[in-house]
Amino acid sequence: MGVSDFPDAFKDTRATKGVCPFNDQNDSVAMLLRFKDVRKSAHDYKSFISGAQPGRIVVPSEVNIRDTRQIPFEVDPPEHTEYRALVEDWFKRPLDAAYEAGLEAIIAAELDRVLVKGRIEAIAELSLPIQSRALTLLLNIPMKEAETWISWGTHVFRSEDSDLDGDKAAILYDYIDAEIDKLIANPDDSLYGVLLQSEYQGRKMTKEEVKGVLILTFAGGRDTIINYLTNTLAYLAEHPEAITELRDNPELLNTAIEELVRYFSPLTHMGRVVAQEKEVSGHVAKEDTRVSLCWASANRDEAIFENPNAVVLDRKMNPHVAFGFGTHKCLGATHARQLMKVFLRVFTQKVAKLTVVKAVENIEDWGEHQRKVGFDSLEIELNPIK
Ligand code: EMZ
Repeated sequence: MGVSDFPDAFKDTRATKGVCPFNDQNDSVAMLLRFKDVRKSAHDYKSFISGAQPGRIVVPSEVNIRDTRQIPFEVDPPEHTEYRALVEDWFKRPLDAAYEAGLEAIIAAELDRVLVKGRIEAIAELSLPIQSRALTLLLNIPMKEAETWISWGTHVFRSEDSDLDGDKAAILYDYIDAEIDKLIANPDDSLYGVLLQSEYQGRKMTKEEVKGVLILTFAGGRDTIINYLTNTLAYLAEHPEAITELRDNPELLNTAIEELVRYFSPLTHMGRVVAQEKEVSGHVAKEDTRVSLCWASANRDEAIFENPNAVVLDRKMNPHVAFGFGTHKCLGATHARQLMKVFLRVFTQKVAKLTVVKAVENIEDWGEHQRKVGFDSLEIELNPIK
């Protein structure tokens, strides 16, 4: 198996059963594996709710390490609709030319820096700094702020030793609390400032609500973007022809980023709490139990995708659910897509050759299923275009 192969961990169970139980801290989750079930259940927000106890829809559950509700992610309609409308335009800013130019400058500078070094560990020295610096654009705050976040590592709720790290979560919470207090004293046009001025149901957003949006902004697009970038590097190293193809045919970038995100599916799944008993593929989802929408499995469903385990950079029909589906589809997707596109464009313009020196895989453990989601480390060597 190549370093850039990401096998379909759910193939057999998806075909035979469609649903698989997973014991998460004694709050069992029935993982829904088929594309159609995943989409239908994602759509059915009345039966499968997100507005449960904060942290419970995440797998592994975060109920023991946080009690702030992430907004709009852990709220259902009708409240969800108003919260989402408050932030929707802000999260479309990545489409502005100036934003795209900002991303390009960040990515070009990071690549220039590592091209001088030649050999690097891709996560710490490239993917994490790009993700963090790009986040300053989304928040509209000075670039230097990213240095603090880079020091936090890949995940804000998990660490090397533990899947759930309350001490680490506390660092993010204290940081956001302090930032909100600063902004209350000195309002500005950052996401913090804009949210503090926003009105929900005819009154100002509370500090706790503002914090809820910010935690989601920090946590939701962190390990996912980092894994996407690192996995893309592994792919390009093993498919040098793709570097040339993308460089020569920039119109391929749009389908290429969708295909890579389908193939990698950086977020394996997201849970829901059952509010009304429902049967899905023979599984009776009982009230107050959990199900999860397994995006990673749905994205390899052979009933939908031809040749699902191949990366086809110009794939035409690609209704993937890597960014979720329905009411809660990823708010940060515009930012992520723009970042992925600019990254591929700048990378192929600057890099002639890329080699993997050493890879340590990151394998997630979902009971019966082990899924490769990315790398714990990826040492690479880069050669610039002369
Ligand atoms: C939550 C989640 C959002 C969760 C779209 O995903 O991302 C996870 O990484 C966090 O742990 O709290 O923000």
